[in-house]
Amino acid sequence: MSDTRYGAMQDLPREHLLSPGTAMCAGCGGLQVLKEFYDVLGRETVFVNAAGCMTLLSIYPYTPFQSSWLYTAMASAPAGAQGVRDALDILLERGRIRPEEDRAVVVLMGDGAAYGMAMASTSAAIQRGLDCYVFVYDNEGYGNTGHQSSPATPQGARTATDHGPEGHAGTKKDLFAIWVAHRPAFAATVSPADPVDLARKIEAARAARGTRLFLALAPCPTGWDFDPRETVELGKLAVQTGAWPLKQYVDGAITHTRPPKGQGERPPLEAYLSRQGRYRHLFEPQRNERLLAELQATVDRYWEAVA
Ligand SMILES: Cc1ncc(C[n+]2csc(CCOP(=O)(O)OP(=O)(O)O)c2C)c(N)n1
Ligand code: SF4
Ligand SMILES: [Mg+2]
Repeated sequence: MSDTRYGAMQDLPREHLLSPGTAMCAGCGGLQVLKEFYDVLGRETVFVNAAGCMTLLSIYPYTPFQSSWLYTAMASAPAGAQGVRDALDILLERGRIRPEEDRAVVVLMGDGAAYGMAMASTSAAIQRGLDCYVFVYDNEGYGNTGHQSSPATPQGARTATDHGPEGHAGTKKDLFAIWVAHRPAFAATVSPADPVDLARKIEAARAARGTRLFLALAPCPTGWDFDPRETVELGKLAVQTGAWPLKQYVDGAITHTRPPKGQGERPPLEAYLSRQGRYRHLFEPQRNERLLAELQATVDRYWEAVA
């Protein structure tokens, strides 16, 4: 494996880093938002990755990052990050590395890990005040293994394990609220379609010390069944329809950074749903008016409550 495309990527200029074309699907929204995050956060980072699609970014001993990479089981990326942070702190304390050689530690995990298997290790890490970023790309399913349902799968969506006439019967877990209940150093939701909002949130998070969440919507052409050219459009529609609220938690207060227009003025939720094959059964062969109204009402209730 001396001269593979992965090895060759080590020498590419920074603007070519993390370009889609490794082992990832074309149009991967998770990869897009990770690239934006890495561009702003900087290359002095150690990634601790829980098993999932992003694991395919690294093929030992290469990664497309200019920094280090540690791979863990799905449940234990925050615990791995604790070990890395502790090691860096010991090296700093003993003068073995200079402060400018310190690294930001980033937990990189999908929704299956973050909303489910890694919940206990994440909760404990926030409680200990582990100084790290937790970057979650939420493609709303177990993407890497064929898009089975996860605790982040929204009601009505079809997945490899929910293929009945009404799709997924459960509701999406509210990970942001679970984090806020822990009173973390920082928490934010972000979208691949809004790099300016993302960059501002990274700047706000830099000022904090402790466990910091970046929860990214990750439109997934393969699992959601849409044209890979529409990734950014779907990211925009998710925010404009109110389905994916962009918000942040800083110093005990939640603010919405890009609230959609008011009810009746914003595009209906179906403008977002109808672009994705995972919701096709809501529109064909006939419209499921009851379920569409129920899903719309859930979005409207959210925005009424925060108004
Ligand atoms: C304990 C455990 N169960 C199952 C798996 C198999 N597995 C590998 S990746 C994956 C899906 C992970 O889903 P998510 O965290 O959402 O990441 P994504 O694949 O969507 O990127 C699963 C189930 C595993 N690695 N470990
Ligand atoms: S399955 Fe989805 S999340 Fe995974 S690499 Fe493909 S587009 Fe990205
Ligand atoms: Mg996932």
